[in-house]
Amino acid sequence: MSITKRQIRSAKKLKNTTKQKGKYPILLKQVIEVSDIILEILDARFVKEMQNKEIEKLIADRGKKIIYVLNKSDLTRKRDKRLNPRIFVSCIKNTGITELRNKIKEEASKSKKTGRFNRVQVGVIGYPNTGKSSLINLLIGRTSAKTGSDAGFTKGIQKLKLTEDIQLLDSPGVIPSDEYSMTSEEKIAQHVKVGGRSYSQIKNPEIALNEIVKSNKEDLEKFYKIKFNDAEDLIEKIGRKKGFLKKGNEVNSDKAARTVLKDWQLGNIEA
Ligand SMILES: Nc1nc2c(ncn2[C@@H]2O[C@H](COP(=O)(O)OP(=O)(O)OP(=O)(O)O)[C@@H](O)[C@H]2O)c(=O)[nH]1
Ligand SMILES: [Mg+2]
Repeated sequence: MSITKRQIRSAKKLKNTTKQKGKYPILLKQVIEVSDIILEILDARFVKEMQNKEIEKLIADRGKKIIYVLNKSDLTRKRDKRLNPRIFVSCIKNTGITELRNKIKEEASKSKKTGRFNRVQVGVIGYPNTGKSSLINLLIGRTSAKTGSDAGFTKGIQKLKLTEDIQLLDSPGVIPSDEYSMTSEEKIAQHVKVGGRSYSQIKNPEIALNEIVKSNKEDLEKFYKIKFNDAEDLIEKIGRKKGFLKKGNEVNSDKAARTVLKDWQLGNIEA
């Protein structure tokens, strides 16, 4: 029996998911070791969920400088004020980028390193899909780091020159190890909510949607201009509205749920 393209694709995705347990956390620790300054990129909507406490401790233990970057600030009015120093940015609206670049230069100037053979190393780390690569491209003013809407896009460390004296290191997104799971539906749903796992990669989109409904029901109602009771009701109404029907006039709930998750993950819905 021959292998279909779909099977190859899903095998590749699975491999990528397992890297979350093995290769990526090791790469992440390497980035911390070689960096002088670390930018932790967090989605401004889900700061707490995305903070990697274990890595933050490693950064502190190694005496490295951390700058918290709260990206996707175009998608929320929330402004978490707990972390210092913090800079709010939006790669889509191109806001906060100059402020961040100046902050990096200011911190780098405190280092004794200079010149192309001894550049200050700035590690760019964070949860999958938070916009690390997009941010690097804006900082350097060129599209050099590859970006994509699926979580797990960057697969290795990439070095990019910011100035003669400063080098940025792009890294693969890592889900904090105490949060990561390949089997717990609850954790997977959480990963989908914050964008660490793609809506197209999961088995049970209804469970993931339920997680979003729990916290953001009103945002969904506003976006779809409908009222609903719970995730099941939302799936039913969206399915009928968009005509996602199966035989017997039943709603194709998998498709309806994934459609909502897609809108959510693409940032169409303000939270
Ligand atoms: N709305 C919004 N979307 C953004 C912003 N920054 C990045 N994105 C989108 O988020 C998605 C992920 O961007 P990437 O730059 O590939 O994210 P990453 O952190 O490098 O992802 P991995 O390499 O998978 O860890 C893309 O679809 C971007 O267009 C932002 O400020 N606002
Ligand atoms: Mg990336």
